[in-house]
Amino acid sequence: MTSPLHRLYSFRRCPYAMRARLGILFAELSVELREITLKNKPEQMLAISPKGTVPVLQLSDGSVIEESLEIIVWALKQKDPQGLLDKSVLLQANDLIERNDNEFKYWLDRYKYADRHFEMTQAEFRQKGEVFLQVLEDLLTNRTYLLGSNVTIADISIMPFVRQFAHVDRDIFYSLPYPKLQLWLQHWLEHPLFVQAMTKFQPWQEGDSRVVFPC
Ligand SMILES: N[C@@H](CCC(=O)N[C@@H](CS)C(=O)NCC(=O)O)C(=O)O
Repeated sequence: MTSPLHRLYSFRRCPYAMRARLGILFAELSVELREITLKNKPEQMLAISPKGTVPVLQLSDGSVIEESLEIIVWALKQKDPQGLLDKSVLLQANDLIERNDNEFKYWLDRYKYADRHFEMTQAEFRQKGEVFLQVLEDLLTNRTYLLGSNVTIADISIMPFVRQFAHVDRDIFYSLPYPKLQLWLQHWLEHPLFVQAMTKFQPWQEGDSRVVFPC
């Protein structure tokens, strides 16, 4: 008989879901993974989390965590071998993540889908997003990670969003004056745990055999 695992509903194209997968990997946990599509959310997910966003983590005791950041913190509280929850930087990490999730994500969506938003040009949306890129660039002066020489929750929470911003137009992104940030992103794109987080899975359907993540 297979033992019960915590179950993660996830969507590869969602930066919130990718940060949750990164949290699971840094915590060296295994979960049952149910990949979804936003157009066809499984009723089992909506039954436990009616707000209908991914990621959602259903713990084996039945309780549900339906915010990406809470999933990461929960996972790292189980095990945090690399010290991502370093107390000395937690306040600063929270501020930075909040700015990412509120301000930067707003401009990222408009930059990415400029054809649906007519208040500004795509270049103007990009420049609005660049205000946050400059903050990150300044933080990376003389250090490898956003808040010091060690990876913290801020890096893994923000990285998937900077990746999406860069991938709207890679040529433009790599021509912008953010050399430290470009190196930081490149480091993350090649990081074994990020590569693992980006593993592709087929959308889950009732009756499928259990998919364990990481594989
Ligand atoms: N605050 C949530 C945001 C999650 C979120 O907005 N996820 C998007 C996908 S990237 C979603 O599921 N949207 C629902 C939809 O588009 O139907 C979190 O951090 O988990």
